[in-house]
Amino acid sequence: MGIKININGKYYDKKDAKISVFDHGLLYGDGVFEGIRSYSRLVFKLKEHVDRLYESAKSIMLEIPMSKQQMAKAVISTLKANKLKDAYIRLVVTRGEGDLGLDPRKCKGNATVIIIADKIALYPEQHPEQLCKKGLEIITVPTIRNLPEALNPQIKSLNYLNNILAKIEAVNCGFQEAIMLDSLGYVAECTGDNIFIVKRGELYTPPQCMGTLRGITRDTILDIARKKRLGAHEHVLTRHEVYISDEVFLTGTAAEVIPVVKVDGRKIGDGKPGKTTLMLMKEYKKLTKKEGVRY
Ligand code: PXG
Repeated sequence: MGIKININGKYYDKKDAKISVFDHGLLYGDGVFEGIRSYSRLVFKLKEHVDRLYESAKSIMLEIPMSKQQMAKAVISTLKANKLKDAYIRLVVTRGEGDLGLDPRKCKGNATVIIIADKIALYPEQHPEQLCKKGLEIITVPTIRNLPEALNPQIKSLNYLNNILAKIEAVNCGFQEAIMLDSLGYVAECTGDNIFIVKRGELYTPPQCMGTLRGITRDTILDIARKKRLGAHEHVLTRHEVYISDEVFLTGTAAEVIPVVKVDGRKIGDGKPGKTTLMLMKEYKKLTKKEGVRY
């Protein structure tokens, strides 16, 4: 049996799950999304993801035709319908069907709400366990992160070309992930993950004010670190500080916590995943096993 996709509250087989070519989500990337994970029938940080979805929608004046509670329930129903224990959930809300003009007022019907629940596929080139053991090699790419004054990175919009261009640059050079800088040249984040460094046992991650999404995994790691009484700072970072750090790791819903062992050809620490990173990976895993909304 294939997966069932929820579109506006109705379930469709994968091959029949289709939306209009006039949907402004397709025509203009006019819409918002979230990526959520569930672990052993526990949806991790569901409230935080739903809240962020509604914040993104509010910012682009997109009215989601259901309450947050209904959205959370719809996520749970979709997981149950697909009988998935461990899943990756993609929530997508588009402006809906309009005409060929930009004007969102032409999308007269409701927004389109899509919920896909599937198995997780991450950095398919490498086995996840191997990735965590060996760590990732990444590079800085020329494409800078969107200016917050132009398209604020806090909005998880359907227009991800900024990140996709950076990803293409990384892949062209033979790397799986890229560091994106902000317009001032400070480290912003990676294409779909936040970045942390560890220096003398303390954590540093860029603040959300420039080109950095306030990642939910990022916040979770900051929480864990503070509970462990590690120094954890939101601070601007230069590439130099990344190069001379003891450890580097990335965080994201899909990736969880991934060690980085080389940046722009510079070996980080001793070139192996660091002990703070390994501890945080373990603590994060523990949390995903005990926290969340059960279904
Ligand atoms: N930065 C960006 C630009 C992101 O898109 C994160 C950081 C991490 O945020 P969370 O809240 O997940 O800790 C993201 C979100 C995917 C995929 O399929 C993942 C994201 C975005 C798009 C696709 O792996 N991550």
